[in-house]
Amino acid sequence: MGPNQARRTVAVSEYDPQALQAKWLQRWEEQEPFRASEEPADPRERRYMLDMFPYPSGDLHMGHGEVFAIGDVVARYWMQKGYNVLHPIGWDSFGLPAENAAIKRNAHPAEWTYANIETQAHSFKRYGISFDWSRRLHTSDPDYYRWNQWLFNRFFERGLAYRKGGLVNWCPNDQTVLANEQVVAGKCERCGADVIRRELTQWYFKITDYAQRLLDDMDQLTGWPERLLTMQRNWIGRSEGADVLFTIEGREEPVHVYTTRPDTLFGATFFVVAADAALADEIVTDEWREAFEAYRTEVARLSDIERLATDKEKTGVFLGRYAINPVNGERIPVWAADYVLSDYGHGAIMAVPAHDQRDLDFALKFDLPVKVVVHTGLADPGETGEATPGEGTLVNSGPLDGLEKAEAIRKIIEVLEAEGKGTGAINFRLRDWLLSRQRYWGTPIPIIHCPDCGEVPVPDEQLPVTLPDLRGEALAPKGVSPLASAADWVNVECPKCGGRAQRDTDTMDTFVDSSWYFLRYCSPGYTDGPFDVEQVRKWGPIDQYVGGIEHAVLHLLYSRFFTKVLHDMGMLDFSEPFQRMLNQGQVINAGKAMSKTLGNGVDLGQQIDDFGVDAVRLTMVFAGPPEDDIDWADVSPLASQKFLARALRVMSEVTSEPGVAVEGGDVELRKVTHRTIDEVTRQIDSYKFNVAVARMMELTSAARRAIDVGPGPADPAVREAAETLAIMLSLVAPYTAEEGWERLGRTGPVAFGGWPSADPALLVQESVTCVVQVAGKVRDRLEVSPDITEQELRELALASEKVSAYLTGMPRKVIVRAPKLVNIVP
Ligand code: ANZ
Ligand code: ZN
Repeated sequence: MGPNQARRTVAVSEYDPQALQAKWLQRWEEQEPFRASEEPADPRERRYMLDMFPYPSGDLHMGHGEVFAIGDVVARYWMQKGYNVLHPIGWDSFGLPAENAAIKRNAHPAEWTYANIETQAHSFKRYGISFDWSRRLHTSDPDYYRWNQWLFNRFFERGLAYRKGGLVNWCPNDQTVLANEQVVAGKCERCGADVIRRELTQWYFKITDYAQRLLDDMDQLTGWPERLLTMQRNWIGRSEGADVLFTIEGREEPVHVYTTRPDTLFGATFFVVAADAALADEIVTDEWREAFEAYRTEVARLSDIERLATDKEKTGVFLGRYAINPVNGERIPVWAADYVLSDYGHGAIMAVPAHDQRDLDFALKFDLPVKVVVHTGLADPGETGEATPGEGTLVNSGPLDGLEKAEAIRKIIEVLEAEGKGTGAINFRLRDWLLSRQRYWGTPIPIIHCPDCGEVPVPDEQLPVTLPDLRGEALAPKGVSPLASAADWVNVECPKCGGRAQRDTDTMDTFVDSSWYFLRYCSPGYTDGPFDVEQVRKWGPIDQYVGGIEHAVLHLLYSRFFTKVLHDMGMLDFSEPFQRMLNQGQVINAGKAMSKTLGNGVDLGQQIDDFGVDAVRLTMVFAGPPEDDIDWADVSPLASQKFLARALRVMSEVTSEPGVAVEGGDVELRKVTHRTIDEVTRQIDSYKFNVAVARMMELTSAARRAIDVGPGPADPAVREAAETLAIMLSLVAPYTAEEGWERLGRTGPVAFGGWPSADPALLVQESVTCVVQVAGKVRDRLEVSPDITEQELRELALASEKVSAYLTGMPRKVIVRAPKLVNIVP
């Protein structure tokens, strides 16, 4: 009995997604078809497809449903194309929510964390994502975070991990420090509390050493969206200008200011020191001290972002002192204000109100002079309240008079350098990465503080430093790390001198965990280092990374930094981790982000129960370009389900044998199939997954027609169309595709069916002649495709030179009868 006969005995049942899921999920679990091959003899080219790993906050939500459906299109496409694909999954499983849940339930954060991981893993499997489950990792496992500590030690040896005191962002609710990146509009990114500034000694990674390289290497990131590159560039914030020395009356040492506009030096009418800078406290005169200190207390409550907000009412106090402008000897008053930041540049500025808006706002508020030194042709800023930062010709500026801005900048730097009053300088907005957190559920910093030896790293062979067993109330925020209360854990011998010493009680920012996890996937069980250098050489760098735009400046910048350090350590042969980057949009509901308070959340599990995995996945991918938001109120998983039922019916009704010679098949249908292959291939290469799905739908209709109207289900072209459909559908609807493949009499997972290639001979299309009339007279004839759209044809007709010769402006009316006629009423 041939496979075909056996197949005919399979009843073409109603489309039952839950039954398909039960059947195929079990087989996939048994067969593990998506394991990446490490076989050295495997001739296939390798590809690495990575989705940003999830945080185990509960079950998977709609956002996960979207991003993983999108990532799986790419992974499965590459599998079909014959690559050896690495598509791993793991969990970013340290972090605050687990700890807060543990306090509430008087439990250990691990309980909540690992229970959620199991829930998500189960949901991922049901969702049919093509993961290589054998590489699963959890960052909260000691055999993962051990390597965070090992890496910390390497950074420490290289001078890239250091401790310093300073003002930090502090969340009074979570009782922990926050990196600048974690402060959003003055509020804690996690809990929304107002962030305050607090003096603390903390660990930092010296990412600023890599600022220039992080910028320069963006040239390599040709597969990144422009928007992302711009965000990174702005975050790094490189500027060019000059360091200028100002003398302060009564102070021996001159002070530095950083300016991007040294050409405006002659227009400096006052001088501003950050209110929280040591210099302000040092120079304020007795008369002004009380007012200054009161002001400084006010400023301490503000975040950098609030301080820099351009629409914020300007505030400040006079410090009772004067600075001397080095180029003209003018005496200008020195003020303290909040809009100058203490840790940027030198924490002090020369203020040029005519050409800088913030300086102008300040000058107008406090009645300070405004002096124009660049003639821009615009009205006097002192009158209009609008500073003129643009191009122009220098005036009132001694030796610079008559020069254009750029020339003047060059000239004044020359003069300053010659006279020892300043130098050309480059500045970055990027700050060092504040790493310490005063919370429990993270990687302990592997440092021992010894009264005699200072900061001593825990020797590598003693790693991991595991977390002491704390739970419930013991984890409640108290302003110091909960680890400090575990006396047995804290008090240790110094590894150097054997004397009494204490462990560092801070844990690492969880962004450390995610800065290198993608390397660990290449050799997840490796015990001689964070990763097997040889394996990473084979798999890396990541060919495609998919994840949210919210990680544009945090995770992606940190991962790039880690990659460069590891490259410098000789452990990586590449210096950029992610070659192509895709940021998916969000899933929203009726125009609004889904939220608990709005009660407009849609539950992924429920959608799957109602419509089946494939219909949900197909809906996610079909909704629009992957970068766009999906409004769940505007899409129809039910329509997706109906389409899948139709597709499966087509695949079930084919009656020819597998492997039948296709050459004699119906040419019209073959043309449709090959045009579909050609277009879908190009659309997937350019991330137009939604258009690719639309083409699959058209192919389904064409095959349906061929079965019903002719040439009938036995024609080899019908088989060709149906097999093509099964393979393409496997990218978005794996269960339906697998079932269809089996009903087509094919064996082996459809995921490896092999991507078809279009036969060029079948792509040639006949054309039709379209007549273009203007005011009823034929003016042009166009050769067009028989299935040109009205819109395309309209544009083509209006673009014709012969036609436009008879038009004086926009025509009053254009009547399009595609593909044969366009009638223009001028
Ligand atoms: C005088 C001047 C005149 C400036 C002018 C601008 C326009 P970026 O591009 O961000 O590096 N600045 C310097 N240090 C600062 C600090 N600690 N806090 C706040 N502002 C500071 O900008 C550099 C410019 O920002 C500098 O150039 C300085 O103002 C200000 F028509 O100096 B400028
Ligand atoms: Zn010691």
